[in-house]
Amino acid sequence: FSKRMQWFTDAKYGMFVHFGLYSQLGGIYKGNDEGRYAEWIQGNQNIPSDEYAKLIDTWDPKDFDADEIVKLAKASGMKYLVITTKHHEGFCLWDSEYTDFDIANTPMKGRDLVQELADACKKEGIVFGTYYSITDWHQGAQYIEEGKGWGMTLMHEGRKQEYVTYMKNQIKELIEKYDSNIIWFDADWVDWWTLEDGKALYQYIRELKPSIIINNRVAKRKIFKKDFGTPEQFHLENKVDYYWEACYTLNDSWGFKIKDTDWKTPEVVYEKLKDINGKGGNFLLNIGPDGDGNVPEESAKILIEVGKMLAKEEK
Ligand code: JFZ
Repeated sequence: FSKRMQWFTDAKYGMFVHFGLYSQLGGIYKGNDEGRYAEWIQGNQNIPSDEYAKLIDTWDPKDFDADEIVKLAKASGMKYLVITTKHHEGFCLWDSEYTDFDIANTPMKGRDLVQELADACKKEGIVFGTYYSITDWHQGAQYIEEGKGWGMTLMHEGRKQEYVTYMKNQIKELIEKYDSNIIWFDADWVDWWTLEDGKALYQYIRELKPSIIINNRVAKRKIFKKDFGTPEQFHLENKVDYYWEACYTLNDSWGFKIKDTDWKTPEVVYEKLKDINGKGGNFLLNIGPDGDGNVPEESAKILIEVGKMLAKEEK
């Protein structure tokens, strides 16, 4: 039992938001719709980094409304929110001092979506958290080797320290500028990222903000279980002796995908939530707004329905 984890265990249900340059494409690039996960399109379709980076010139989600998204989370009974501040593509959804590949250099300049979401969460009493990918296809220290697949980036000789410093600086921004309460790491599976690296990063973050919680994807997740485990698209069958959170998406892709209409019903979502919570886990459920920043209508409908089912139960 840990006091630091109390709010998390009490929360039970949260919103995951996948949003990035890929959201503009909806899973289709130059007519090609290959690939299951729309946020992986650069890797799935082998789009060269400089070509992909041009998407920054058309990034302008003018309909993005943080208040509306946070209110939707609340209406569904969710108690926290995690936004992809930097997915594998490397684009930063906040104005970062450490890169130009960020929101400040898009047609949307002047707006900072991480700030808007953090503020909206504060206003509505929703705990604010940030997803951050260790794998980075843009920053430059990592590269892709033909045949190895985009998931398995390699580290350029002598550049690891530079990248670790980059991550530390950015995470410090997420904590100091936006007061993030969860650092939700991902893509720790690359060979160059060791258990020791993960443990050191974990320590660094806890020192910056002692109350923060960090998922096990900070370091070789099977061994290092702190602070909570993150099974994905499935969940544990039995109670375990560590905190855990299952993440699911409402259809089959995390990022917005035009052709993905495989929506779960509100009943299925509700059952999953009950089952997961009954086994001691949290449920982090994803939405992927489109390139204009709109939440797909279907997603919103399902979430509202689940919220109604939960409200009924409380009576
Ligand atoms: C990762 C990302 O690659 C994906 O785009 C999405 O953000 C998702 C939430 O996380 O994908 C994973 C991560 C872990 C597993 C599978 C896919 N896993 O543990 O089986």
